[in-house]
Amino acid sequence: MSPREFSEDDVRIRPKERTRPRTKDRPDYSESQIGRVIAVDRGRTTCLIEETGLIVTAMKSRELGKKSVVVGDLVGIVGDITGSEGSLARIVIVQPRKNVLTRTIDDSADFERMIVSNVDQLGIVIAAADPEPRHGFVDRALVVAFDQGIIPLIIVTKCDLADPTEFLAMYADLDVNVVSIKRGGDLTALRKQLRHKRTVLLGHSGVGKSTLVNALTMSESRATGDVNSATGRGRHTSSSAVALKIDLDHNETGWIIDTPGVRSFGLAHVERDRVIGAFPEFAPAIEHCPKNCSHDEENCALNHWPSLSDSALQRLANLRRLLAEGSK
Ligand SMILES: Nc1nc2c(ncn2[C@@H]2O[C@H](COP(=O)(O)OP(=O)(O)OP(=O)(O)O)[C@@H](O)[C@H]2O)c(=O)[nH]1
Ligand SMILES: [Mg+2]
Ligand SMILES: [Zn+2]
Repeated sequence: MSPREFSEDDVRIRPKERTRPRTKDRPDYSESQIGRVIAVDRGRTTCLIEETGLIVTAMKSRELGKKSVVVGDLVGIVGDITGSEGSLARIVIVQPRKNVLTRTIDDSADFERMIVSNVDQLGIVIAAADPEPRHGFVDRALVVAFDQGIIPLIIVTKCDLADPTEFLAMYADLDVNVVSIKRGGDLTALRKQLRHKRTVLLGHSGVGKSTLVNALTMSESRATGDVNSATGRGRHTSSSAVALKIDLDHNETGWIIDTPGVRSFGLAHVERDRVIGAFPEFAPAIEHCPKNCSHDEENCALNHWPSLSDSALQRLANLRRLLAEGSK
Protein backbone atom coordinates (compact mmCIF):
# COMPACT_ATOMS: atom_id res chain seq x y z
CA MET A 1 0.00 0.00 0.00
CA SER A 2 1.25 3.50 -0.70
CA PRO A 3 2.41 5.38 2.37
CA ARG A 4 -0.40 7.78 1.96
CA GLU A 5 -3.92 6.88 0.97
CA PHE A 6 -5.81 9.05 -1.38
CA SER A 7 -8.92 10.74 -0.15
CA GLU A 8 -11.40 13.11 -1.69
CA ASP A 9 -9.15 15.92 -0.55
CA ASP A 10 -6.86 15.05 -3.37
CA VAL A 11 -9.52 15.98 -5.84
CA ARG A 12 -9.31 19.66 -5.62
CA ILE A 13 -9.93 22.24 -8.21
CA ARG A 14 -7.56 24.78 -6.77
CA PRO A 15 -4.94 22.84 -4.89
CA LYS A 16 -2.73 25.84 -4.23
CA GLU A 17 -5.30 27.22 -1.83
CA ARG A 18 -4.32 24.55 0.60
CA THR A 19 -1.72 26.40 2.60
CA ARG A 20 -0.80 24.10 5.46
CA PRO A 21 -1.09 20.44 6.19
CA ARG A 22 -4.04 19.54 8.34
CA THR A 23 -3.41 18.53 11.87
CA LYS A 24 -5.80 17.24 14.42
CA ASP A 25 -5.52 20.33 16.60
CA ARG A 26 -5.72 22.98 14.01
CA PRO A 27 -9.06 23.89 12.51
CA ASP A 28 -9.27 23.09 8.86
CA TYR A 29 -8.72 26.22 6.85
CA SER A 30 -7.90 24.48 3.62
CA GLU A 31 -10.93 26.10 2.08
CA SER A 32 -9.77 29.58 2.93
CA GLN A 33 -9.21 32.01 0.10
CA ILE A 34 -5.77 33.49 -0.29
CA GLY A 35 -5.70 37.26 -0.29
CA ARG A 36 -3.04 39.91 -0.29
CA VAL A 37 -3.28 42.56 2.39
CA ILE A 38 -3.36 45.97 0.72
CA ALA A 39 -4.32 48.15 3.68
CA VAL A 40 -4.53 47.90 7.45
CA ASP A 41 -6.37 50.53 9.38
CA ARG A 42 -7.28 50.20 13.04
CA GLY A 43 -7.91 46.48 12.98
CA ARG A 44 -9.70 46.47 9.65
CA THR A 45 -7.73 44.83 6.92
CA THR A 46 -8.37 45.25 3.23
CA CYS A 47 -7.40 42.25 1.14
CA LEU A 48 -7.29 41.68 -2.56
CA ILE A 49 -8.23 38.20 -3.70
CA GLU A 50 -5.79 38.07 -6.56
CA GLU A 51 -7.60 35.27 -8.35
CA THR A 52 -10.91 37.07 -8.65
CA GLY A 53 -9.92 40.69 -8.20
CA LEU A 54 -12.41 41.04 -5.33
CA ILE A 55 -11.61 43.44 -2.51
CA VAL A 56 -12.56 42.00 0.86
CA THR A 57 -12.61 43.65 4.27
CA ALA A 58 -11.48 41.34 7.02
CA MET A 59 -10.38 41.28 10.60
CA LYS A 60 -7.90 39.09 12.36
CA SER A 61 -9.43 35.97 13.82
CA ARG A 62 -8.86 35.28 17.49
CA GLU A 63 -6.66 32.30 16.71
CA LEU A 64 -3.98 34.57 15.34
CA GLY A 65 -3.52 36.04 18.79
CA LYS A 66 -0.89 38.74 18.87
CA LYS A 67 0.45 37.82 15.47
CA SER A 68 0.32 40.95 13.38
CA VAL A 69 -1.02 41.31 9.90
CA VAL A 70 0.71 43.89 7.75
CA VAL A 71 0.39 45.24 4.24
CA GLY A 72 1.98 42.80 1.84
CA ASP A 73 1.03 39.69 3.79
CA LEU A 74 -0.54 36.76 2.01
CA VAL A 75 -3.37 35.60 4.21
CA GLY A 76 -6.00 32.88 4.30
CA ILE A 77 -9.48 34.33 4.62
CA VAL A 78 -12.73 32.62 5.61
CA GLY A 79 -16.29 33.80 6.12
CA ASP A 80 -18.00 36.37 3.96
CA ILE A 81 -15.58 36.88 1.12
CA THR A 82 -18.08 38.30 -1.32
CA GLY A 83 -16.62 41.75 -0.86
CA SER A 84 -20.13 43.17 -0.70
CA GLU A 85 -20.71 46.32 1.27
CA GLY A 86 -20.61 45.90 5.01
CA SER A 87 -19.29 42.35 4.81
CA LEU A 88 -16.52 41.34 7.15
CA ALA A 89 -14.42 38.22 6.68
CA ARG A 90 -11.86 36.67 8.98
CA ILE A 91 -8.14 36.23 8.47
CA VAL A 92 -7.13 32.83 9.81
CA ILE A 93 -3.66 32.27 8.40
CA VAL A 94 -0.69 34.48 7.65
CA GLN A 95 1.57 32.74 5.18
CA PRO A 96 5.31 32.70 5.81
CA ARG A 97 6.82 36.01 4.76
CA LYS A 98 9.54 36.34 2.17
CA ASN A 99 10.84 39.40 4.00
CA VAL A 100 9.70 42.06 6.41
CA LEU A 101 10.57 45.65 6.88
CA THR A 102 10.90 46.23 10.57
CA ARG A 103 12.18 49.10 12.54
CA THR A 104 12.93 49.55 16.15
CA ILE A 105 11.68 52.76 17.59
CA ASP A 106 15.20 53.76 18.46
CA ASP A 107 18.48 51.90 18.41
CA SER A 108 18.41 50.72 21.98
CA ALA A 109 14.77 49.77 22.23
CA ASP A 110 13.71 46.17 21.94
CA PHE A 111 10.38 47.19 20.59
CA GLU A 112 10.07 46.30 16.96
CA ARG A 113 7.37 47.32 14.62
CA MET A 114 6.68 45.68 11.34
CA ILE A 115 5.90 48.12 8.57
CA VAL A 116 5.30 45.92 5.54
CA SER A 117 6.15 42.46 4.20
CA ASN A 118 6.86 40.63 0.96
CA VAL A 119 8.33 43.52 -0.99
CA ASP A 120 10.80 43.40 -3.86
CA GLN A 121 12.13 46.91 -3.64
CA LEU A 122 12.66 49.54 -0.97
CA GLY A 123 12.17 53.09 -2.22
CA ILE A 124 14.29 55.16 0.14
CA VAL A 125 12.63 58.54 -0.25
CA ILE A 126 14.49 61.71 0.65
CA ALA A 127 13.77 65.29 -0.34
CA ALA A 128 16.54 67.42 -1.86
CA ALA A 129 15.31 70.05 0.61
CA ASP A 130 12.39 70.79 2.89
CA PRO A 131 12.97 68.62 4.92
CA GLU A 132 16.76 68.42 4.53
CA PRO A 133 18.03 64.99 3.45
CA ARG A 134 19.98 63.00 6.02
CA HIS A 135 22.67 60.44 5.40
CA GLY A 136 21.85 58.61 8.59
CA PHE A 137 18.42 57.70 7.31
CA VAL A 138 19.65 56.56 3.90
CA ASP A 139 22.41 54.46 5.45
CA ARG A 140 20.02 52.79 7.85
CA ALA A 141 17.55 52.04 5.12
CA LEU A 142 20.32 50.58 2.95
CA VAL A 143 21.34 48.32 5.82
CA VAL A 144 17.80 47.06 6.23
CA ALA A 145 17.39 46.47 2.50
CA PHE A 146 20.64 44.54 2.40
CA ASP A 147 19.70 42.56 5.47
CA GLN A 148 16.33 41.54 4.06
CA GLY A 149 17.44 40.98 0.49
CA ILE A 150 15.32 43.82 -0.86
CA ILE A 151 16.54 45.89 -3.82
CA PRO A 152 17.20 49.45 -2.65
CA LEU A 153 16.22 52.42 -4.81
CA ILE A 154 17.05 55.94 -3.68
CA ILE A 155 14.31 58.38 -4.70
CA VAL A 156 15.07 62.06 -4.32
CA THR A 157 12.01 64.31 -4.44
CA LYS A 158 11.81 68.10 -4.56
CA CYS A 159 14.74 68.47 -6.92
CA ASP A 160 13.03 71.68 -8.05
CA LEU A 161 14.02 73.15 -4.67
CA ALA A 162 17.66 72.12 -4.46
CA ASP A 163 20.35 70.15 -6.27
CA PRO A 164 20.99 66.84 -4.51
CA THR A 165 24.28 66.08 -6.32
CA GLU A 166 26.47 66.77 -3.33
CA PHE A 167 24.31 64.80 -0.97
CA LEU A 168 24.28 61.84 -3.34
CA ALA A 169 28.02 61.82 -4.05
CA MET A 170 28.61 59.39 -1.21
CA TYR A 171 26.43 56.76 -2.88
CA ALA A 172 27.93 57.13 -6.34
CA ASP A 173 30.29 54.18 -5.95
CA LEU A 174 27.55 51.89 -4.75
CA ASP A 175 25.51 49.67 -6.95
CA VAL A 176 22.27 51.43 -6.05
CA ASN A 177 19.88 53.07 -8.48
CA VAL A 178 18.98 56.69 -7.85
CA VAL A 179 16.09 58.63 -9.38
CA SER A 180 15.50 62.33 -9.00
CA ILE A 181 12.07 63.89 -9.13
CA LYS A 182 10.75 67.40 -9.51
CA ARG A 183 7.32 68.72 -8.79
CA GLY A 184 5.22 67.90 -11.84
CA GLY A 185 8.28 66.41 -13.55
CA ASP A 186 8.69 63.40 -15.78
CA LEU A 187 8.40 60.06 -13.98
CA THR A 188 9.55 57.82 -16.82
CA ALA A 189 12.83 56.85 -15.15
CA LEU A 190 11.05 55.97 -11.93
CA ARG A 191 8.29 54.05 -13.66
CA LYS A 192 10.91 51.90 -15.33
CA GLN A 193 12.28 50.92 -11.94
CA LEU A 194 8.85 49.92 -10.69
CA ARG A 195 8.04 47.39 -13.38
CA HIS A 196 6.91 43.99 -12.09
CA LYS A 197 7.91 44.87 -8.56
CA ARG A 198 6.30 45.56 -5.25
CA THR A 199 7.99 48.72 -4.05
CA VAL A 200 7.51 50.23 -0.63
CA LEU A 201 8.21 53.92 -0.10
CA LEU A 202 9.92 54.74 3.15
CA GLY A 203 10.97 58.17 4.34
CA HIS A 204 10.56 60.95 6.84
CA SER A 205 7.28 62.80 7.00
CA GLY A 206 6.89 65.49 4.38
CA VAL A 207 9.38 64.18 1.83
CA GLY A 208 6.57 63.65 -0.67
CA LYS A 209 5.79 59.92 -0.61
CA SER A 210 2.03 60.35 -0.95
CA THR A 211 2.44 63.08 -3.56
CA LEU A 212 4.50 60.64 -5.58
CA VAL A 213 2.00 57.82 -5.14
CA ASN A 214 -0.76 60.11 -6.40
CA ALA A 215 1.32 61.07 -9.42
CA LEU A 216 2.09 57.44 -10.20
CA THR A 217 -1.49 56.28 -9.85
CA MET A 218 -2.85 59.44 -11.46
CA SER A 219 -5.27 59.86 -8.61
CA GLU A 220 -5.72 61.90 -5.50
CA SER A 221 -6.32 58.86 -3.36
CA ARG A 222 -3.65 59.75 -0.82
CA ALA A 223 -3.94 62.87 1.31
CA THR A 224 -0.86 65.08 1.35
CA GLY A 225 0.21 67.72 3.86
CA ASP A 226 2.58 70.63 3.80
CA VAL A 227 5.85 70.88 5.66
CA ASN A 228 5.75 73.03 8.78
CA SER A 229 7.80 76.09 7.87
CA ALA A 230 8.84 76.71 11.47
CA THR A 231 10.21 73.24 12.22
CA GLY A 232 11.00 72.14 8.66
CA ARG A 233 9.23 68.87 9.36
CA GLY A 234 6.29 67.11 7.83
CA ARG A 235 2.98 66.78 9.63
CA HIS A 236 2.64 63.00 9.59
CA THR A 237 -0.25 63.19 7.19
CA SER A 238 -0.41 59.50 6.27
CA SER A 239 -1.26 57.31 9.23
CA SER A 240 -1.31 53.84 7.73
CA ALA A 241 0.26 51.90 4.89
CA VAL A 242 -1.59 51.29 1.64
CA ALA A 243 -0.62 49.31 -1.42
CA LEU A 244 -1.78 50.57 -4.81
CA LYS A 245 -1.45 49.04 -8.23
CA ILE A 246 0.13 51.16 -10.92
CA ASP A 247 -0.29 50.76 -14.63
CA LEU A 248 2.95 51.18 -16.51
CA ASP A 249 3.71 51.22 -20.21
CA HIS A 250 3.04 48.21 -22.44
CA ASN A 251 0.37 46.79 -20.12
CA GLU A 252 2.92 46.29 -17.42
CA THR A 253 2.08 46.82 -13.80
CA GLY A 254 3.74 47.28 -10.47
CA TRP A 255 2.66 47.88 -6.90
CA ILE A 256 3.59 50.87 -4.82
CA ILE A 257 3.14 50.99 -1.07
CA ASP A 258 2.78 54.34 0.66
CA THR A 259 3.68 54.33 4.34
CA PRO A 260 3.44 56.82 7.19
CA GLY A 261 6.54 58.99 7.64
CA VAL A 262 9.11 57.38 9.91
CA ARG A 263 10.31 59.38 12.89
CA SER A 264 13.31 57.26 13.67
CA PHE A 265 14.61 54.19 11.99
CA GLY A 266 16.43 52.09 14.53
CA LEU A 267 18.58 49.13 13.65
CA ALA A 268 18.64 47.29 16.95
CA HIS A 269 17.11 44.24 15.32
CA VAL A 270 19.90 43.95 12.75
CA GLU A 271 22.95 42.00 13.85
CA ARG A 272 26.25 43.83 13.91
CA ASP A 273 27.79 41.65 11.21
CA ARG A 274 24.88 42.31 8.95
CA VAL A 275 25.25 46.03 9.42
CA ILE A 276 28.87 45.67 8.36
CA GLY A 277 27.79 43.43 5.50
CA ALA A 278 25.68 46.25 4.15
CA PHE A 279 28.92 48.09 3.42
CA PRO A 280 30.43 45.51 1.06
CA GLU A 281 33.07 47.90 -0.23
CA PHE A 282 34.94 47.51 3.08
CA ALA A 283 35.02 43.72 3.07
CA PRO A 284 38.51 43.43 1.52
CA ALA A 285 39.97 45.70 4.20
CA ILE A 286 38.07 44.07 7.04
CA GLU A 287 39.67 40.72 6.19
CA HIS A 288 42.88 42.20 7.55
CA CYS A 289 41.40 43.43 10.82
CA PRO A 290 42.51 41.96 14.13
CA LYS A 291 40.21 39.33 15.59
CA ASN A 292 36.98 40.79 17.03
CA CYS A 293 37.88 44.21 15.73
CA SER A 294 35.41 46.88 16.74
CA HIS A 295 36.37 48.70 13.50
CA ASP A 296 36.79 51.76 15.62
CA GLU A 297 40.19 51.06 17.10
CA GLU A 298 43.71 51.94 16.25
CA ASN A 299 44.61 48.60 14.64
CA CYS A 300 41.51 48.45 12.49
CA ALA A 301 42.61 47.71 8.95
CA LEU A 302 40.19 50.33 7.67
CA ASN A 303 42.43 53.02 9.14
CA HIS A 304 45.35 51.92 7.01
CA TRP A 305 43.60 50.90 3.85
CA PRO A 306 45.17 52.87 1.03
CA SER A 307 42.53 53.15 -1.63
CA LEU A 308 39.52 54.73 0.05
CA SER A 309 37.98 57.51 -2.03
CA ASP A 310 36.44 60.57 -0.41
CA SER A 311 32.99 59.07 -0.69
CA ALA A 312 34.23 55.80 0.82
CA LEU A 313 35.72 57.71 3.72
CA GLN A 314 32.37 59.32 4.34
CA ARG A 315 30.65 55.97 4.18
CA LEU A 316 33.19 54.62 6.62
CA ALA A 317 32.38 57.41 9.05
CA ASN A 318 28.71 56.52 8.67
CA LEU A 319 29.35 52.83 9.24
CA ARG A 320 31.26 53.65 12.39
CA ARG A 321 28.49 55.88 13.57
CA LEU A 322 25.90 53.16 13.00
CA LEU A 323 28.05 50.65 14.91
CA ALA A 324 28.58 53.08 17.75
CA GLU A 325 24.90 53.89 17.96
CA GLY A 326 24.50 50.27 18.79
CA SER A 327 23.07 47.48 16.84
CA LYS A 328 23.27 44.05 18.37
N1 LIG B 1 8.50 71.59 -4.28
C1 LIG B 1 8.09 70.33 -4.18
N2 LIG B 1 7.19 70.01 -3.23
C2 LIG B 1 6.80 68.72 -3.14
C3 LIG B 1 7.28 67.71 -4.00
N3 LIG B 1 6.73 66.53 -3.66
C4 LIG B 1 5.93 66.79 -2.60
N4 LIG B 1 5.96 68.11 -2.28
C5 LIG B 1 5.22 68.77 -1.19
O1 LIG B 1 5.70 68.26 0.06
C6 LIG B 1 4.65 68.25 1.02
C7 LIG B 1 4.57 66.90 1.69
O2 LIG B 1 4.12 65.95 0.77
P1 LIG B 1 3.44 64.55 1.19
O3 LIG B 1 3.27 63.80 -0.07
O4 LIG B 1 2.27 64.74 2.06
O5 LIG B 1 4.62 63.90 2.07
P2 LIG B 1 4.65 62.44 2.75
O6 LIG B 1 6.04 61.94 2.56
O7 LIG B 1 3.56 61.61 2.24
O8 LIG B 1 4.42 62.80 4.29
P3 LIG B 1 3.78 61.88 5.48
O9 LIG B 1 2.52 61.27 4.97
O10 LIG B 1 3.57 62.86 6.58
O11 LIG B 1 4.84 60.87 5.80
C8 LIG B 1 3.38 68.66 0.26
O12 LIG B 1 3.15 70.02 0.50
C9 LIG B 1 3.75 68.41 -1.19
O13 LIG B 1 3.05 69.27 -2.07
C10 LIG B 1 8.23 68.11 -5.03
O14 LIG B 1 8.74 67.29 -5.82
N5 LIG B 1 8.59 69.42 -5.05
MG1 LIG C 1 2.02 60.63 3.18
ZN1 LIG D 1 38.40 46.70 11.85
